[in-house]
Amino acid sequence: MQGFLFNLMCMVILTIFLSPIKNTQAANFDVQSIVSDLDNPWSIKSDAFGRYWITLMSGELVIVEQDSPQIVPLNLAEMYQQGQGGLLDIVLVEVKHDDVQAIVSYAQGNAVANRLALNKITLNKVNNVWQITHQQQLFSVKDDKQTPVHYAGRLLLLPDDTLLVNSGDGFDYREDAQRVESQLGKTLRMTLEGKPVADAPFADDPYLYSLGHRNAQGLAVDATGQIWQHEHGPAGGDEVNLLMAGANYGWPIITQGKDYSGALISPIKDAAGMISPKVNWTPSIAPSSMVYYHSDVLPELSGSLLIGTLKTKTIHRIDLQNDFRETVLSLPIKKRIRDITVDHQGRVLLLTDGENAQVFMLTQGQH
Ligand SMILES: [Ca+2]
Repeated sequence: MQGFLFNLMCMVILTIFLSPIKNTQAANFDVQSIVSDLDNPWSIKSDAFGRYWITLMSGELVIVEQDSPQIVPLNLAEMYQQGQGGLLDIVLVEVKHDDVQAIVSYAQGNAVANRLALNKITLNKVNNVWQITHQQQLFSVKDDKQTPVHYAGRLLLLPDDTLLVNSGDGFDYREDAQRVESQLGKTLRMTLEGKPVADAPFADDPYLYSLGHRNAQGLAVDATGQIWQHEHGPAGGDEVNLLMAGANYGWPIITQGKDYSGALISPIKDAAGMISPKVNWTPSIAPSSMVYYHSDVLPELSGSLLIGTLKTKTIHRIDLQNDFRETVLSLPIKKRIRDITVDHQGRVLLLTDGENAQVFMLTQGQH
């Protein structure tokens, strides 16, 4: 019996030492406030003229030019502002000094039938005032839902001039994430005109790029052209995935997360034909946004994914050149991060969440 207990103890000790060690370090950074008084923003982009384009969930665009903000209402037809719905992401398609084309994502519809939709907008600056000169709907997710949550909504322009769109599972519709008949819980790909692409991986629906996603709010392409995605798990099971055309990322069949009630969603963590995440967070960090950072401005962060979070209220850096080693940035602010972007000079900008939100520039801290 004593021998058995000794063996058991050795096994426990060995297991502890052999468990994968999350190589988490902290690094000190500073921040500088550059825009303030934003009401529930969702997304920020920067352009080559040094301007910032910030969406507000209320349906307005804030254009910050030479420190002076201008608010432009987008007047999105049928926009549904409820729960996590409203105006969401923006990507800049073509940027000239006085003429900009952008694509925005937003929640459209009403309480009993709503969906993620995309519009293309053309803005012109006349007498120093930005105005919308053209607007057209490009696309809407074909499946209506009755929940005001889990739109996902993140957009990414790919180097081949196609658009990736994260479409959420709508929370109550998670089984649809595995069904090719539904556009919920998917990554979608389309042309900049909102049309299907020629080399689509799924014959059933040419808009589908990958399956089995929950609520994905991070998309980034790295220097080698690999596409990275992150998604919110339920209680635990937040993921970073290497996105590949035609692949199945498992939700809700495989997940390391639990239901908010504490119940297991699935006992399975791996399954044939389903791709496991490259990084998993249990408990959740609530990843909201991601950029691939490659610049000399903050050299110790170069070559990595920078992920903003709502729960840990900081930036998590995943080093793509060092086996996904994680560094959690230590910031002088403790605020929910809604979005992260890199400006034309290689500086990292953080957009905070909620009322009286701000844009902060990340700067090197004192070590
Ligand atoms: Ca997954």
